[in-house]
Amino acid sequence: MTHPSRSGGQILVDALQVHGVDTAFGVPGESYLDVLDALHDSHIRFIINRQEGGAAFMAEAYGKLTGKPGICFVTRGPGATNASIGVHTAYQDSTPMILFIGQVGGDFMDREAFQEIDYRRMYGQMAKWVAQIDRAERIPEYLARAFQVATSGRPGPVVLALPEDMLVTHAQVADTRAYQPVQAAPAASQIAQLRTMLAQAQKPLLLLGGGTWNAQACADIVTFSEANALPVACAFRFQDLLDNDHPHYIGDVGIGINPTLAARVREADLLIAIGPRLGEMTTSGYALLEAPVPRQRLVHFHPAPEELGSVYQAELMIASGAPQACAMLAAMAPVDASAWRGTVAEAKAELRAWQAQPPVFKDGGAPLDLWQVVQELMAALPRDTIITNGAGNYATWAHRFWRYGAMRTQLAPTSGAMGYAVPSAVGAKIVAPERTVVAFAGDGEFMMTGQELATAVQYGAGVIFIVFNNSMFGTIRMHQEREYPGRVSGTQLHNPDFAALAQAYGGQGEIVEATADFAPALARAVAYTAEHKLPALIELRYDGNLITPNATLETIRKNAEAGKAK
Ligand SMILES: Cc1ncc(C[n+]2csc(CCOP(=O)(O)OP(=O)(O)O)c2C)c(N)n1
Ligand SMILES: [Mg+2]
Repeated sequence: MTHPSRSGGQILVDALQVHGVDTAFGVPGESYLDVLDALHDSHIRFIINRQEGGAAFMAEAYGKLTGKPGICFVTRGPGATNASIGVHTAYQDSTPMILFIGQVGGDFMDREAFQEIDYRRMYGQMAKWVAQIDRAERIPEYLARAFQVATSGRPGPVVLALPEDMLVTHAQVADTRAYQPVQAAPAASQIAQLRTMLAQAQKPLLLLGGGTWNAQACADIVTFSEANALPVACAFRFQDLLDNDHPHYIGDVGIGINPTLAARVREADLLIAIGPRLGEMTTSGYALLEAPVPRQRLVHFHPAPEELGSVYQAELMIASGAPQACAMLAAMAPVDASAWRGTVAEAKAELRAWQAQPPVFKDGGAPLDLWQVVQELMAALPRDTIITNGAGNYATWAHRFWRYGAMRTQLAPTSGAMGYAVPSAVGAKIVAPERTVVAFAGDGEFMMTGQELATAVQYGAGVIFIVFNNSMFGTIRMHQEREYPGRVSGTQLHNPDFAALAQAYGGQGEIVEATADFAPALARAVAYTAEHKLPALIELRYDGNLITPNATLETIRKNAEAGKAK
């Protein structure tokens, strides 16, 4: 059978369509003009970003939100280096993503030609697979593999370099089939062993996290936890795997963990971890579980066999995708849970206490009550609202006080990357325009990728931005006061007028400095975004001394000075 002659760029875009791609993000470059040309007549929406860091974060957020690989196109050296933060995030967060990079042509390769980089070396540690496609007729094969690798086992990023001359070469080649993500499933004997361990336990706890989850898996884990009266916690920044209003949800095991929840994890006699990596942030620096042999009996499900036993030697290690694991757990005959039946309500009460108004705000203790801000947001917005954030102390107002709805209501980088809040929110709103999307961003955070506000305006993405402006890189200042009290260095910020900035981009902006002003400002932002399909920003200006819901910089400094004086 003969196939029509197509250019490399056309073969590539056709392959993307075979694999069901509907949206791609990127910044153009002359290195991949033939792909841009093929996109012109395709069904793929190509979202143009203002910086590759924003594009890569949007693609990563697309992967998190849909479970399908987020597609990103960037140009050589400068574009590829800018995009790396999104690839690193996709790697640490186990998010399916494919980054395509325009590459120097084969005629000049390996001369350190203009903007040339060997991406196999550059991205070696950051991607699941990096390759360069040197022959146009092999594009379908490389793409099929890229989609398989990005979505199978532990999902993650794939990087493909596209030499410029290869893209304009014509070839006669067939398209492939669409990819099929592959996941292992538990053996019946492993579930039987887990059941025996559960029947022997007194203080079991379920911990959810990682990639591969879908709505059915989330429903199945509810069935399993209810049937066995199990308390359920979520790993760092995987807080939306169980509706936080569900009676069995007892909190997130992340940075600034509720101390009573930390104690429950430490004192559990059986920990059933479904999907998380049990990384540094989820284990409070490998303290909640000792490495390599935890004190708790541990059952660890993870999609990648090589992850199991890499840090923690679980008693029972099960290579499985989350859906496969949860389906079998939902079908498992329940055990006698009388030993721990009361735990769920106790732990839930502890979570409620942890989420109550912090004492610092009692009786108007601060002009702007950030706790009240979150309460107003929860009262005004739908349960399926998507909340995004990047890195910074401001994120605690979301993680601790927002009650995340069901799956895919949280977009946040477990990689701890600043700059994620804005592009992930814009990407999410473009992909799911019917959903309400709110970005929580610090002043430092916002300025890392705030230029993607232009993308929001260009594509009619009515995101609500809440900017937590304390005029500093607060997280670093907090550590500074702890380690080097009173010696402020490199952490102060002089900021633009964020409200005016939002207006300059073509959106709406307001400044709020007092608690009573927030609810009306929010109502205006909600109305504006709905009516105009444009972004609205609310800048919260508050005293930077209030660095966490529990502590001020002043108390941290005083405690540190007292400690040093000893
Ligand atoms: C890309 C990147 N650069 C630097 C850091 C280190 N870092 C973590 S939090 C933080 C400060 C965040 O400041 P801001 O967004 O204003 O939030 P705040 O802590 O003040 O609430 C910095 C610099 C990081 N995590 N990511
Ligand atoms: Mg700040």
